[in-house]
Amino acid sequence: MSDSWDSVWRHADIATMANSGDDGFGAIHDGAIAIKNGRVAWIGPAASLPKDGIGPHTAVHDLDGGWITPGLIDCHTHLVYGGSRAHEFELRLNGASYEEIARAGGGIRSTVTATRGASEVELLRLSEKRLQALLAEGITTLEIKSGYGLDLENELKCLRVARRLGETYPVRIRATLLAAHALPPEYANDADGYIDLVCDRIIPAAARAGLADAVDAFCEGIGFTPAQTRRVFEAARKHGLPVKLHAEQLSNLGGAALAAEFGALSADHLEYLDEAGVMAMAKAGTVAVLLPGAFYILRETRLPPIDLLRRHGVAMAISTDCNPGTSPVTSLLLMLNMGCTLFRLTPAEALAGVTRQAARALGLQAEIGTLEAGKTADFVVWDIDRPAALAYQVGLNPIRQVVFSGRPLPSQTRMR
Ligand code: DI6
Ligand code: FE
Repeated sequence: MSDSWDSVWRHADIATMANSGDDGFGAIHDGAIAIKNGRVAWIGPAASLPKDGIGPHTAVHDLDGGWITPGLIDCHTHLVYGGSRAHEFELRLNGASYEEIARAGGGIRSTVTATRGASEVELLRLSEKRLQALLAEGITTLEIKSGYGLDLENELKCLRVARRLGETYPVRIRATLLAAHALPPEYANDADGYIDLVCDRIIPAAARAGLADAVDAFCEGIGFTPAQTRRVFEAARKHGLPVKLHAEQLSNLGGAALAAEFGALSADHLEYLDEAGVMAMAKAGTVAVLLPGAFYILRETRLPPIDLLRRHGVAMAISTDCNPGTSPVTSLLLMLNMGCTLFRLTPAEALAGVTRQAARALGLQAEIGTLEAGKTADFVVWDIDRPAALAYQVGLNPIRQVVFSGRPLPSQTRMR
């Protein structure tokens, strides 16, 4: 076997997002990345690239400018679902309230009905449209939650679709079981009974089948109580699965502190988070996942406590929250922009939020999220003059090339 590299990409600026330095981007100007066996073998200034790594079979790509970033990571999505809620969007804009729509069988319930009614193949077809939109923007890792099946069979069906997407497309998928998302109609008025089902049957079955990488819940007045969430977390722990939580989105129930108590990878949304919750997250190393798309669609006015999160050193990730109700969004670049304009993140914080910090929110920081020797070679080449341009432009996709696990993807379809 030859010792030379498989490929070299050089003469672009690189935002490594590692040890971010003064500029927040960990920039290397006129850099080079050498790849061996799908991993970064060497990274640094092109002028220092060791010559002896380039052999007769090394593919050398001279980029002539542009910027390289780590592959983007969308760490919180509900991408797999059936149906559409465009009609409800229209009803709301014609004066109907969310509650009226829900009482008429709409809201999450309508997505559950459509998801249960769709076959696995149909769900795959519907979901891959959304996935393709994300991939076109340089997403190389994506988290997908279940949560619109709400029974054993349909939750597992959605997780299988998530796995299938990862086998079919050049993207790393992490699947999260979110059976405790909403109360299914057959358990109306029996939330504890439904939590029994989640803890005693759904979590064990998903764990046994290897279909879930984590467990999530919706801790909220319209979701589940902290006591019910605790039971879900205990069941997850029993089955060796890390936890995440939809917390403090519409009110403050102390969900983030509860998540931190269980060493959660992340607590997500967080508009109503208080300082005690921030401190608990800081202590546990729980990442704050900010979801500006849901904030925007709901026309929320209360901002997540960004300054407190900064002050206590809590890592902040950004994600689409792609879902049919509160964030029908398939653009992570738009979320970068909204993270800056709505939440006042700096462009460096926003880019870290979809790379280094998003990797942490998935427990994948040893593998991805920054460009460093030894890590998986997932990266994107962009036609931009500085990294802030990714957050600045709206609607223009400046992507030039995606490299996934060391492999350059065809530019048009980015399909396997
Ligand atoms: N929080 C949300 O905003 C969504 N789920 C959640 O836990 C709502 C999902 C929907 O309306 O379909
Ligand atoms: Fe969500």
